[in-house]
Amino acid sequence: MTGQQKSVVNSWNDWDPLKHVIIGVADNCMIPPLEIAVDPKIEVGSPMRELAGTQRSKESQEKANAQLDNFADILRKRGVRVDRPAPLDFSQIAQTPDWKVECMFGCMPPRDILLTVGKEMLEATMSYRCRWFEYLCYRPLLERYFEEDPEMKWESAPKPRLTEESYKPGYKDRVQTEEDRLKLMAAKDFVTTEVEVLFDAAECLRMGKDLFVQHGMTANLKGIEWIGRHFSDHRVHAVNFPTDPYPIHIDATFVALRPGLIINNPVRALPKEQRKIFEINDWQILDAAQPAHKEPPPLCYSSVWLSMNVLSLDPKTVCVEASEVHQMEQFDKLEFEVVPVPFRDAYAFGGGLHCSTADVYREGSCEDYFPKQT
Ligand code: DAV
Repeated sequence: MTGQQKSVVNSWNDWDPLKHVIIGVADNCMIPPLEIAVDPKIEVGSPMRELAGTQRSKESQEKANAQLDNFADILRKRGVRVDRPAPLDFSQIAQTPDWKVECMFGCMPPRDILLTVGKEMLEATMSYRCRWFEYLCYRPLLERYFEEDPEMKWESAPKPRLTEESYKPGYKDRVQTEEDRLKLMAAKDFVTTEVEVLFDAAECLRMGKDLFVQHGMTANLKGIEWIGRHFSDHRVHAVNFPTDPYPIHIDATFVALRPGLIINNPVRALPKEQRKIFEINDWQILDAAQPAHKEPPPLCYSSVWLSMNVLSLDPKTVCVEASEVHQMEQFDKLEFEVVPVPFRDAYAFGGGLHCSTADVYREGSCEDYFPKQT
């Protein structure tokens, strides 16, 4: 029934009623090659180092796909239209005139690539070479939305060169211990340089007229500047979380649930001076609940904090990973309807329930939730 409807692109935040979403697939997903920007993200001693550049096992792909498909069914039963990307053979070498990497990545986390702001879907630059071509997996969908919605705006951010100039030489040697790492993060000394515009879409938290973008390992200041000039009717704020040893993507760190309510990872607090805009506009920033697990699943480069990587279906309903009892309990107390979704088998492929989705259509319009600016 819904399949016959014409697509509408519209989404201004993470909580308005969700009607149409993209959910990634785990097919052909690789363990990323240890290219210059990926290396500092993979823990010293992680088995992912040995296995870099190899394909994830077929068995693990099947298990992840079973959970991704089940997530899609749960959403469809709640009236949400779900589309899926077209995976490539990610074991291919990827190259441009400037560089070559032994393989690509996958297309489980569309949130990393696609940034929907109102009627626009923007393909992010990305900052890893192995993810340079990932937008291709979403092109069949974007072409279709463009055909079906005469007001849809389809954009692609400037394709980065990603030469050696885009990264700091010898960076990985400077993050060998947790202590060194935390010093660098607190000093906002990340792996990328400022020679070109770089950002992953998942660094951006959309809240109507205001966009909050994490300055970290996959978005540089030039990228945030580009987002600000591109979305010139919006106010773009750079934020950072100095105690996060691996600051990659904002959606396991700072998550908005409904107007006035944010949960913040308690070990990655937003610094005091950056809290002001939330305080003066009467937004509450709560510490997220503790994760239910001590370790992420095997061969996963995300942290246990995928516990807070939730997908809101509307301002009262939130999908949470089914084993995350503490996070579910916190939402219960806040009077949300919690939809438990088993998803740990998919984590290693690129993240949690928020990462694995990208908004196409949520009801609602562009509101000003922060009328008082600092
Ligand atoms: O805490 O590892 C995961 C976000 C992935 N998109 C973390 C961040």
